[in-house]
Amino acid sequence: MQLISEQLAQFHRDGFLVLRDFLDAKSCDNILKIAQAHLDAKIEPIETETGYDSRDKAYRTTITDYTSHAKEEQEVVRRLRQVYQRDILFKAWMENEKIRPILQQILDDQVVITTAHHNSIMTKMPFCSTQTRWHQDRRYWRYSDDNLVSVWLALDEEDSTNGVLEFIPGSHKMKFSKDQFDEKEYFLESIEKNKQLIETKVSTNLYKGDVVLFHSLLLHRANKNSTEKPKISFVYTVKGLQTKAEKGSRSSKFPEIVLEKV
Ligand SMILES: O=C(O)CCC(=O)C(=O)O
Repeated sequence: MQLISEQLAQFHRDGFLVLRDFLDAKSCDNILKIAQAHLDAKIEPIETETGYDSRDKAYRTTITDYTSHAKEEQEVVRRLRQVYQRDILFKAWMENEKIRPILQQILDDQVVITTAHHNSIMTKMPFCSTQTRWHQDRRYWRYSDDNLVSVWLALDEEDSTNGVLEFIPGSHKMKFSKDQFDEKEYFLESIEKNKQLIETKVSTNLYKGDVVLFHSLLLHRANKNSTEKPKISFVYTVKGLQTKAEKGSRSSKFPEIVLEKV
């Protein structure tokens, strides 16, 4: 499957692209079942809700031990990390051959999975999840260039009530100054020039099997989950083969999976 030229142009212009009904419902449900089992048993490495919100920039930039070290039984899981190695079904989705030509087109390069980043089942649990503020994923990643794209798979319905992603179209190409971000490099909502840009935000409801591809520099955020049902999604990141992790950085400390050209 290939993108038509309008879709490719749309990705490059907006920094994201939605592929409707991309993965069949049965495959989504199978992934969901395994994810649910790992979530119920809190199988490490996980990140807890407390950890997700509280970690500082230094931790986020250097962490290589992804275990949560959570001491509390009642800690809520925010994401299962390192999912590529967890289960054959997770690996199979990340190596899916139907999406590969699309990723090749977008990256204009051979596709490489970066197991250092995202590589996660993301959750928003009812009653206790938090919003994710405006940010660019690339801020804590260390690569030779920005040719990295995340692949978000909706395993069920996602909308503004349970925390669907929101994007600022075109922000992956914009130049920002340091003072537009706080100390954790979240995009400040309180300053005038940011407010105007935030008004241009878009989001679209997602349904089981929909995929969103988004650029590593695209500003995005998500609400907390205000419903009574968990929201569970799959996200992983790919890069072009020419894009190199900086030596010694966290980005270089996890295996990269080079996918054959199709
Ligand atoms: O599910 C969310 O809150 C968004 C997650 C996200 O944007 C991220 O972890 O980069």
